[in-house]
Amino acid sequence: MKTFHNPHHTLHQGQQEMFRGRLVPCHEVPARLDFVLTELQRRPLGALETPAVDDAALDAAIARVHSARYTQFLASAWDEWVAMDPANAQRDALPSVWPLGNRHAFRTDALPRNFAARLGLFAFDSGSPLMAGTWAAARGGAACALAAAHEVLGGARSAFALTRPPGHHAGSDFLGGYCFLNNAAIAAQALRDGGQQRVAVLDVDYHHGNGTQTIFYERADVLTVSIHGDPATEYPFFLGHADERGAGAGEGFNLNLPLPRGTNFATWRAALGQALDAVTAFRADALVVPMGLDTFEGDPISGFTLQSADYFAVGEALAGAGLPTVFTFEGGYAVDAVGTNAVNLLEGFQR
Ligand code: SP5
Ligand code: ZN
Repeated sequence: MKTFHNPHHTLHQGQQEMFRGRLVPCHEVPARLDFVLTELQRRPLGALETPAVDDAALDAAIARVHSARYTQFLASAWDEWVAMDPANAQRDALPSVWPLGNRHAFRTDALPRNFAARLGLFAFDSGSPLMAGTWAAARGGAACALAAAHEVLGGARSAFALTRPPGHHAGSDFLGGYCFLNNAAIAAQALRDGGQQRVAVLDVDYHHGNGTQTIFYERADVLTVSIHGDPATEYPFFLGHADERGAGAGEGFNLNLPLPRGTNFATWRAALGQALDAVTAFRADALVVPMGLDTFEGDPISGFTLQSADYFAVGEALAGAGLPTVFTFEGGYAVDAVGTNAVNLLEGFQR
């Protein structure tokens, strides 16, 4: 399979994230992608390319998933942050005030003029620093996702969008969980727009794909399935429960398979079987896999116990769906193992 990697990813390089009242070094670092790239050079799966996508097509693909007011915010956020105080140029932007939009306590339709207020409006956590190159890096990632979707639409069995920052926590108008643009959703929508009638998204990251779920929640043409740490104890906490099944026309087209912290591969693999059964029952024409490697035992912020060798079996099981498949690179913070684990999964898929 071809890999489309993001040449702009190092422009996004956060200093610190807020965790339990302290600023701690970011887990989502550029070395993550470099380790995967190095492993792909050692164990090639196919061509390694940077995406060749024209700007207008990219903007259109992003606009199919994200709201205009959100992308306009992202595009100008850094300049506005620095305009607030020139000293801000030395530090990342992190939100510190939120409107609690889901409780109808505050208005979220009126756009505040104050930048810090707008950052809070469009973010759901204080762990996702935004800096000068965030927009360019995120856009470069969306280009990878679009190129991977086009590759599959052109008849390829699979393609890999190797990019960071990751995407599956980003909604149509919010960032969070280190994510800004939802690469997997952009790929899924591009597959739909390219003529695939039914697209399934099967998210294997440790964390629930809340952004992707929200984007497609009321639609029957995109099935979203996620296997993840139980939100009762695990990030992102406020979504990802088993009783979230979709709404309106999308009722029955979302499946969450939460598993307790400490879950081993045998139990995780059984959930993957259930997830794949749902994809088959849906009669999907194409599959998107937001590929997080933070299910790994050595992951510093997660709680499952998968071993490096298990990822071959994950890839083989995903291949068993027999569908054209786009992979997007999501979490995985055991940095020196993330290359091995990612390529094991993809190699297992190609066996
Ligand atoms: C894409 C993705 O995997 N996003 C995950 C975002 C998780 N953010 C919250 C992480 C909590 C950090 N815990 C720090 C533990 C310090 N030892
Ligand atoms: Zn994750």
